[in-house]
This record gives sequence, C-alpha cells and structure tokens, in this order.
Amino acid sequence: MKMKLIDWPTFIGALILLLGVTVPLIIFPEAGKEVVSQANTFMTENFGVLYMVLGFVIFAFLIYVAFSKNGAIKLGDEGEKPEFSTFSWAAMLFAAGIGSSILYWAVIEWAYYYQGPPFGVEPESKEAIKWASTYGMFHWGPIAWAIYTLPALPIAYFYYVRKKPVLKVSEAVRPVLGDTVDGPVGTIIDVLFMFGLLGGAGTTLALGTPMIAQGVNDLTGIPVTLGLKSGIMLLCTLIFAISAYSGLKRGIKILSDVNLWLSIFLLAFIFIFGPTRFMSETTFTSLGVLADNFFRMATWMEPFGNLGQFEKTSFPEYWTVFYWAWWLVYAPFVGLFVARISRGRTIRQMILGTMVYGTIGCVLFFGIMGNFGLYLQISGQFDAIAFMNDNGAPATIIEIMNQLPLSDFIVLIFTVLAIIFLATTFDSSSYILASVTQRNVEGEPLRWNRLFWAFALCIMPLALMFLGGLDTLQTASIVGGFPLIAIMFLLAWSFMKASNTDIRESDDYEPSTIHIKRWKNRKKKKKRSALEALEDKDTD
Ligand code: NM2
Repeated sequence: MKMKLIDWPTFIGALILLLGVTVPLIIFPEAGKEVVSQANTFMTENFGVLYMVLGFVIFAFLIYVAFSKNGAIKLGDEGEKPEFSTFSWAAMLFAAGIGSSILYWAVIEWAYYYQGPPFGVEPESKEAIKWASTYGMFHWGPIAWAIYTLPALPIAYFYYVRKKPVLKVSEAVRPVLGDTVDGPVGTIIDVLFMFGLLGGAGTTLALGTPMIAQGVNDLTGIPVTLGLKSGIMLLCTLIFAISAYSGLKRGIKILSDVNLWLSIFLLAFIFIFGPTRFMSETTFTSLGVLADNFFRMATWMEPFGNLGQFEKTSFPEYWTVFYWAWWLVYAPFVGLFVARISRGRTIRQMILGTMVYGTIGCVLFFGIMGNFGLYLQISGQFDAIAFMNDNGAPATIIEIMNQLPLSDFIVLIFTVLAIIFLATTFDSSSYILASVTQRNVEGEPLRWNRLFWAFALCIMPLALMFLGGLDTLQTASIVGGFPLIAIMFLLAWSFMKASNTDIRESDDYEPSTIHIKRWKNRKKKKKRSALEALEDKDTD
C-alpha cells in the first residue's frame, strides 16, 4: 500500500510543529506579534554570536577541506568527467540556492543600510553610501555560500563515493550517530530540518508575495489586499502543481530556463539603460571594500553597544545574524541539489565553485540592481528612501523599476520573473519535504505527498503576512535555524569521519574510491622517492 511508504512520525511531527506555531499566531495576532518580536530579540541578542561564529567557522572549515587531502576526493569513479559543463553547473547551483528574495533585496537592501549603517557611521553620509553598496554583497557572499555548501559534503560523498543515495539529513549524520538515527533521534533531526525549511521558505514567500502583488497592482490597478496576496501564492502553487503533473522534469526545466534568461535580460537591460559607469565603478569599489573588511564584517558584533553611553545600532543582530540563519535553514536542502549535480567533480571543485560562482551571481544582482537604486537616490532622481518610509519596501522596489525606460514592460518582466522564482521555490521545497517524509523514494516522491507540502508551505507565510513587519518574517528563519546550528556541526563531523576512515582504509575500499586509492599511492610514492633519494645520497 502506498500509505505504508509514508514515514508517519516525521510527517505528523513536522505538521504538528508547523500548525503549533502558526495557528496561535493567526488566532491571537496581537499577542502573537508581541511574542514573535520578543522571540526575535531574545534569540538574536543571546545567541547572535553563535550564528556569527558558525558562519565564520564554516567558511574557514571549507577552505581547509578544499585544500586538504579530503578535498582531492573525486565524487565518482576515476577518470569520470564532470556530469555538467561548468556553466550549466553554476547556473543550476544558482537556481537551486536563490529565489525571489534576490529580486527583493538586491533592489532595496542598500536603502536600509544607507539609513541605518553599520560601525556607528553617520546615517545617510558618504561613509554610509560605501557600506550601503557593500554590505549586501557580503550578506550574499562567500560565507553565505559556504553555509550552503557544507551539507553538500557528506551528501555528495555518500552519493558518489560510497554510492548510498541520501535524501534525508538524518541519513547524512549516520557515521556520527550510528543506528540511533533509525529511531526517534533521526525523526527529530528530520523534523527540525523540515521546520527550518518551512520557516526559511516562509520568509521567502512572505517577502516575495507582497512584491509581486505590487507589481500586479502597478500593471492592472488591482488593489493590494491580503486576498490578492493569497491569490498570488495560490497561483504560484498552481503553476508548480500543473508543471509537476504534466511530467515534472520538463515543466520545471522550462521554468528554470526561462528564469535564467529573464534574469540575464533584466540585468543586462538595467546595466545598459541605467547609469552604466556608476554601476560598474561602484561595484568594483565595493568589491575592494569587501575584500578589505571581510574579517571585520564577519566578526562584528557590537559588544560595547549596550554599555550605557554608547548607542546600540543592533545592525549585526538585525542583518548578519538574520542572514546567516536564513541561509542556514535552506542549506541542507540546497546541499542535496548541489550534491546531485556535482558528479565527476572533486570536493575541492565543488566547494570553491559554489563559493565563487554563487558569489559572482549575487554580486551581479546587487551590483546592478542595488547600485541602480542607490544612484537614483544620490543623484536626486528619485527619493527612494522617502518613498519607502511612506509606502513600504515592496512598493518602492516596483517604483525603482518604474524609473527605467519602457517601465511597464520592465515591471511586467520583473513581476513574471518573481512569480516563476516563487513557483520554483514551491517546487523544490515541496519535493524535499515530501521526500523526507517517505521511507523510500523511488524516482519521485508520491504526488499527493508533494502537493500536500506545497499547500502546507503557504501556511507559514500567510501567518507572517497577516502579522506583518519585517522582523516577524526574519524571526521565522532565525527560530527555525537555531536547531540547525547543531545539525550543521554533525554534518561536518560526519563528512570528516567518513572520508578520513575511507582514506585510511582505502587499499581495501572498493570500487568507487579509486581516486582515494590513487591519492594514497601518490603519497606512498612520494615517501618512497624521498627515501630513495636519501638512500642514493647514502651510497654516493
Ligand atoms: N537566501 C538565499 O528566496 C530565496 O531567494 C531563497 C534565500 C537564503 C537568502 C533563498
């Protein structure tokens, strides 16, 4: 029977957690908002440093792995070529990890930093401009992509080296936790992962939907109401559902291709018809500022902020901590995709590739869209900040797009792009949620199971939009991400344990770790030749 395929404890566990959090928020919105805001402050103030340390440690760890012997391991058989060309690989990687939020934040993030800059800088000053155009790239840069890559290590390793397909996070930590993952411990890990993903996707959908609603409003005049927003979410679910039913692979492949080309078109259009020189110069300068201040930004926690005479900005809590948490909740899920597409690459290529190409993609969005907005502001062409303070961020984003030539057409493209981005988020998230709640997945997870999670995905953002407020949306990721801090640690440990064991025992490790074998032989050879050299010397 098909029902037997479902892993009920995980299925019910995740559902109860989801409803347990969202239903009270909808029934008691006033009290709910208060509790959410307290939860946000409590988590970011007390545990903010944990998220910050985590981001930094993951980055350092991956750089270490990339250049260690473990990094030389090939994901596949010896002599195997990478399954995808580097361009397709980078495009798929980007599509898996990035959704509609990049349209939102690339256009508007600078405005928040310009008004509330880091490091105690004077708001709306020249110095603030510098950070406004740089900090977005940092929050979508190498550390963020490192967070995404970590879970891909054990997953890809089990897939292509040990040849054991892993679709659950609990499976990926088996080397550390042993058979306990078959019991409640495994269920708890999977439920927490699902809860994190529901929170992260909740943040994405609750941000993206009002922006699309504004676009629709701009194009058709339909007023932006909760009804319109719910309709948009339903539409995105439907687009995904139809494509899932009409032969998934083709439907979603077409959507992702359209997405890629529309993004390239939009970026090229803004770059050519916007202030090209300003955007180029500012992006280049920001990259320098970023490189110069990378460690400062990665570790800045404002510890003296609340010591009486100093004024606290809460910038790190409000931004960096939130961002690391948000990337964290998506990480195991993106890790699965990264692992799947990385066959034939080495661990080192996978690590450096995600960090470099992922960052380049985000730099393009922020450098073009963000600096376009910044230009409008400082040249006085459009006071985005005043507009935002009166009308909110989603309306400002659309209004910034409206400053381009052929504005109706551009707003249309922007809105369609955001809709497709959301539909693909529904698609991939529901795929993973459904897979985790099944005992085994042959080919595809059950269709009803996928559809169920696609609709379940709407619950959190509906509750969040109902409550309103950016901090409410941020809290979903921050709270959902908390348990993942421990899970990330287990994933890293698990990868190191498994790969170190295999390297050590590689002589009898058959058949897929030929590369490991070769590595070992190479080392032996080196030792031998060193010995030979010594002997030669002796005989001389
Ligand atoms: N991240 C990249 O909506 C999206 O773009 C999904 C969001 C974690 C900030 C990912």
